[in-house]
Amino acid sequence: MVSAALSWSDLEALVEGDPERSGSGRSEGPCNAQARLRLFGQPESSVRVTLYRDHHAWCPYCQKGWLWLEEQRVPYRVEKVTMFCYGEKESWYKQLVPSGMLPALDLDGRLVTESDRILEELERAFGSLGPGMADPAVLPLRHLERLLFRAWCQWLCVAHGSRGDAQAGEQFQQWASAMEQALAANGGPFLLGAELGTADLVFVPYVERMNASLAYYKGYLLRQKHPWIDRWFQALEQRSTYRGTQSDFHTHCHDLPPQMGGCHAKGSEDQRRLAARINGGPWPILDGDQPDPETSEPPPLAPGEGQRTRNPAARTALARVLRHRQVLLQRNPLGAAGFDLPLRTALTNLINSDCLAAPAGSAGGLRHLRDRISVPRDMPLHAGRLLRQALERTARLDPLNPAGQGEPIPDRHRRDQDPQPFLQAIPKV
Ligand SMILES: N[C@@H](CCC(=O)N[C@@H](CS)C(=O)NCC(=O)O)C(=O)O
Repeated sequence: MVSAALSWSDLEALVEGDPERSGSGRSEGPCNAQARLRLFGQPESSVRVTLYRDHHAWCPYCQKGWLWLEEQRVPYRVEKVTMFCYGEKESWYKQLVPSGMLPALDLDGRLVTESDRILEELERAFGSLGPGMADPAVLPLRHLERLLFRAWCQWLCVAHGSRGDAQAGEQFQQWASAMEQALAANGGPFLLGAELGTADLVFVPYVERMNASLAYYKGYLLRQKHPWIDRWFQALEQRSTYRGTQSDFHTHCHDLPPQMGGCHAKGSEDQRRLAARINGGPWPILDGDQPDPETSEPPPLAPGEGQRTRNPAARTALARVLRHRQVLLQRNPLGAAGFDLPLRTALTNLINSDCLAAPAGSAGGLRHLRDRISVPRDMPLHAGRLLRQALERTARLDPLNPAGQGEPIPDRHRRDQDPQPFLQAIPKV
């Protein structure tokens, strides 16, 4: 236990030499959103592929190709581009792809766009991941994924009365049950049996977004309602490839509305309760010994259980905040000087599982940051959750205004998440 917030140099010392602190991402080791080069033990001269994807590591169509490269261990470079709703699209990218759409792939000097074509070209060049995109077993599954996607959009993004909402929900559940039947037909945990394949990668991005958004906007817990889909997620979460690309409920629920042209909340008590928990914790969002609907990975250490400094997820969160400390301080509504002590207090609580109180009047500034952690752009799911928890725990102890909130999260754009100011702290490779 410490009785005062640690200084910046004390905090820096806790992550000295930690690769997470340098910000370069790892060209070797587990999949991570920061890396600009992935080698899988091969020399840099062997790289034939550049993946153009978004800075936020959020674009669902990019996630498919990204996961494919990681699963197949094909060396690749990453060039990151800003999506329209977060900021200005880079002019060099508009010259390359005039529509500005992501993803794009450079394969042996040839540019490929459209995520499905990207997978097809990758299969041609490097071999397929299980049955490929044109396999007779995969084609109907690709079709099913689009039907499920459409039913989700109908439910989430169209304004219904309560009867229409129930009907759209039933439609969605029918297609989710069809996915379950497809999983059951081959015994699971993956769509074509025991091995993960291309068909699974086609489903991953949107089923992940369905799981998050339906909990938040409809109070619907996909994994609880559909045990085969839950087993599928559990099997995915065993893989470091998937975990490196996985986002969290909070990020998805607030990044989807500008992308989808709005999301409609059901307004029921269940829905509002879950939405409040996703926004403000405590996380996981269900009480007691109910399984965590967000992730099946074991939960991180509880406060008081051992030393937080030994918890790698907390260290990752600390390292990532320290890397961007100057920009985070400048951009906070409390201003750099006003946010310095509150942020150090929350980071001390993160590392030591202490309960130091927030300085008076700082809860809003702490929650402002809590709401702007982007997973996996900034850090993986469990690190993000610990950091959100530490910021929230600290804010609640604000003696002046414990309910203080940050600036509202915009829902027509996410310019508050513009990556540009943070890029100087990230080395090119
Ligand atoms: N059919 C395309 C769709 C790609 C797409 O919709 N990409 C979105 C991001 S999810 C995009 O780049 N939008 C432009 C932007 O947001 O900047 C594909 O499969 O690749």
